[in-house]
Amino acid sequence: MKILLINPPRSPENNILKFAPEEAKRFIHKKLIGPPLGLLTIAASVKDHDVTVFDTKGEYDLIPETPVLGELLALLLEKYQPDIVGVTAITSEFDFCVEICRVVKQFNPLILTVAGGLHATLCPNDFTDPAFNIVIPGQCPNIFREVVRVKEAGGSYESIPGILINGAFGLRRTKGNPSAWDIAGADYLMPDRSHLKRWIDTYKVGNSPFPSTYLFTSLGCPYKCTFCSIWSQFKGKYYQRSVESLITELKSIDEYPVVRFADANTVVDEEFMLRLFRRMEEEGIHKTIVMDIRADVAATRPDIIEKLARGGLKVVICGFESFRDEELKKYHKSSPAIDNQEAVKVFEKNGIMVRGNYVVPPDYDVKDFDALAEYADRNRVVYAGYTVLTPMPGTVYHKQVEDQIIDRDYRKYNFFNSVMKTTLPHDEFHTRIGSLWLIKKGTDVI
Ligand code: B12
Ligand code: SF4
Repeated sequence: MKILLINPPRSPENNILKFAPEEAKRFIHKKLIGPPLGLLTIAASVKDHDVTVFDTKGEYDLIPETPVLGELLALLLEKYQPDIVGVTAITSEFDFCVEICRVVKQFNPLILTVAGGLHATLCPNDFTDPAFNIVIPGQCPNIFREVVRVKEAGGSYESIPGILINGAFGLRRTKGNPSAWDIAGADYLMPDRSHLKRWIDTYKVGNSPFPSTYLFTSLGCPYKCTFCSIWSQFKGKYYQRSVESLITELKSIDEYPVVRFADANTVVDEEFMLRLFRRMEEEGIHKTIVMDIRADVAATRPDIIEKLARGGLKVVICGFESFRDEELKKYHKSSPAIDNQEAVKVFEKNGIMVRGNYVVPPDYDVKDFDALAEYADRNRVVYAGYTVLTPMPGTVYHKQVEDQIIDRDYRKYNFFNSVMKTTLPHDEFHTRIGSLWLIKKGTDVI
């Protein structure tokens, strides 16, 4: 079978950037850079077939004058003549997945279109557009493999448990439960990064002259922050990989000196992380490492941060979320604001660059903005991000505020646009968030 797996482009919607003061614009995230690990894992699951992964984000970064999506796809379809097209979707990129599958169907209605990924897991019932044939929620390389087998054999997809078939009567879930698949353990499939050769020079972050990649040491998160999609995606479960499988993967990615651990929350089992770093040292693996670490971990276990720093940890992304305990409690963050201040000190003492992120709720008025600015100024980090508290579909927060949502345009669900009514006028709210991006110190270390 010829399988074409397409990573959709980024949503262009960014009201923080649009309304920010000119001097802040250069600091505001315009794009995040990284490999589509989900699609690479799916590619690895069907490697006996003729598989192509196409990263449209990488393509637009490599050649900005690449034609618009429809034209690009027409060229791709002509070139690869696929039997199956797979797309991956986060919420803000869902519309592009619809567009991709529509173009595929116009090109050849017999091509099977399959959707998966985070949005397919949290909101499978959104995939009603007739251009989608099959939706596979969850961590599903084994199920995708089965879909490919059935397509090749000309059988019925009804025999595959755990998928949604989009037919004449709409979306219908097949009967039964899929067989167990130990995604981070015995069944772990190493993402096949060889598919990304064309775009490797675009995977550079900050001032680094070297390409970076993502690699996950765990999936899911044991915490339950109300606004977060990740624990919902994994139904509150947390899956840890083995140290030795990580060593094997780290040894296989020599071309990537910078490695970002893609975990939701990297240091959950402290001893595991220390074992991994000890083994990296034994094996002579020297990488510049980027991780997401909760403030409470750094505040309570500075000894661990010191050891990780000695082993190559250079950048930490830390979700500060708020400077107010009552807000942190409301979000179920399970970590008080004081931990943010402590964590910054611990990271800085160890020469680690902190990228702290605050989320701004839509009901902030001038006084709230001033108080946040004052706090962020007192606790400056090298790079701070300020985004909008967004009710991502499928989260607890979405359920809590569903009736207050005024904008259902999924392209805006990327943390850079308020989709709820704001207390301040809409444009001023985004301008004020934009201004906050000026509160930071120093420059990137990588
Ligand atoms: C790597 C990553 C990226 C990468 C690559 C994404 C890509 N596709 O290009 C980059 C860096 C580009 C990225 C960008 C963004 N990201 Co991101 N990203 C992640 C991260 C850290 C890891 C995801 C991952 O690789 N998981 C591991 C893989 C193996 O799991 P998976 O993707 O779920 O794939 C499995 C299944 O879902 C399924 N599957 C996946 N795809 C497909 C396709 C088919 C056909 C099938 C059958 C199955 C299938 O099979 C896979 C294997 O089991 C997550 C946070 C996290 N820790 O989960 C955020 C996350 C997914 N990102 C998020 C967001 C919001 C963004 C941005 C919009 C952020 C921003 N404001 O800019 C941007 C989008 C683009 C931009 N503006 O630059 C949110 C999504 C929330 C939501 N509900 O939509 C997350 C959850 C982070 C968060 N804090 O909430 N991201
Ligand atoms: S915000 Fe971070 S700590 Fe909270 S549930 Fe999500 S990944 Fe876990």
